[in-house]
Amino acid sequence: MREHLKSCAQAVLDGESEIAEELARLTLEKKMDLLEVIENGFVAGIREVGKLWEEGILFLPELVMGAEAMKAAMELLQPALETEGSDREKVGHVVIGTIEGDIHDIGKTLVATMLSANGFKITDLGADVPAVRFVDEAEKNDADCIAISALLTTTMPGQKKVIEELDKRSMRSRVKVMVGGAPCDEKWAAEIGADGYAGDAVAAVSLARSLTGRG
Ligand code: B1M
Repeated sequence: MREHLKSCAQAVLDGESEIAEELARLTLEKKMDLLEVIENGFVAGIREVGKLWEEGILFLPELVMGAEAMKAAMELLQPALETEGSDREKVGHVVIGTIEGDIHDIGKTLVATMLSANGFKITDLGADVPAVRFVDEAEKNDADCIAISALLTTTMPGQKKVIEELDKRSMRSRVKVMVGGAPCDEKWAAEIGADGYAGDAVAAVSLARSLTGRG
């Protein structure tokens, strides 16, 4: 398993989409622990890409290629994760997306998949989503919770705008708000008046359960 995890991380680091896909297929064939392969293999690889990019060792095209390799693998793994929760009774409805100005969607999609695998009904709005759209969709779907991802320090304030919009429409008391993404933390969640912060997809499931009172 250790070798497999290393190869998954390396495929992302090298921006090798075909190898990443092959490794994802092998993961499914051998019925390996999906979460472990995602978190300690592919995600570890993309985090290393980010670190090397920040240090000036990799350049933007390599960052893009790493992200593409990561997405190629996730496209194969996500349906397998999702089917785990498909026949369960839904435990709550979560509207999720990445906030306006931010196109990072890998982590958000992983959180959406994990929530779905754990019985939540999901409305995934994608990335670069205006604050008002989160609230429109929550209203339309009578959702229990809004989950907002932000990966850039410059887009984090958009999470606060969602809460302000909920307040404006007198919906705040019936819709819980959770925030996540690399630059967010508990302190930020408290500062903007969110109901909670989750650091990863597993924590997001526990938080959604406790916020919706369904677990
Ligand atoms: Co960008 N990028 N990027 N990038 N990128 C970061 C975020 C950065 C930290 C890299 C760095 O400097 N080390 C940096 C942000 C700096 C900052 O603001 N502090 C950065 C930058 C600057 C940029 C650009 C501005 C670069 C440029 O153009 N000059 C640009 C911005 C474009 C834009 O959005 N407007 C940009 C572009 C890109 C790519 C397009 C190349 C690509 C994104 C592809 C895609 O998503 N479709 C990309 C990538 C891949 C990254 C890094 C390397 C990896 C992000 C990722 O997918 N991680 C990232 C470095 C890093 O994060 N260390 C970086 C894997 C993913 C599984 O983890 O997203 O953290 P993560 O999600 C986790 C948790 O955070 C949590 O659970 C997830 C699963 O465990 N979580 C939630 C996430 N959302 C949640 C929501 C919840 C709960 C939990 O709901 C409540």
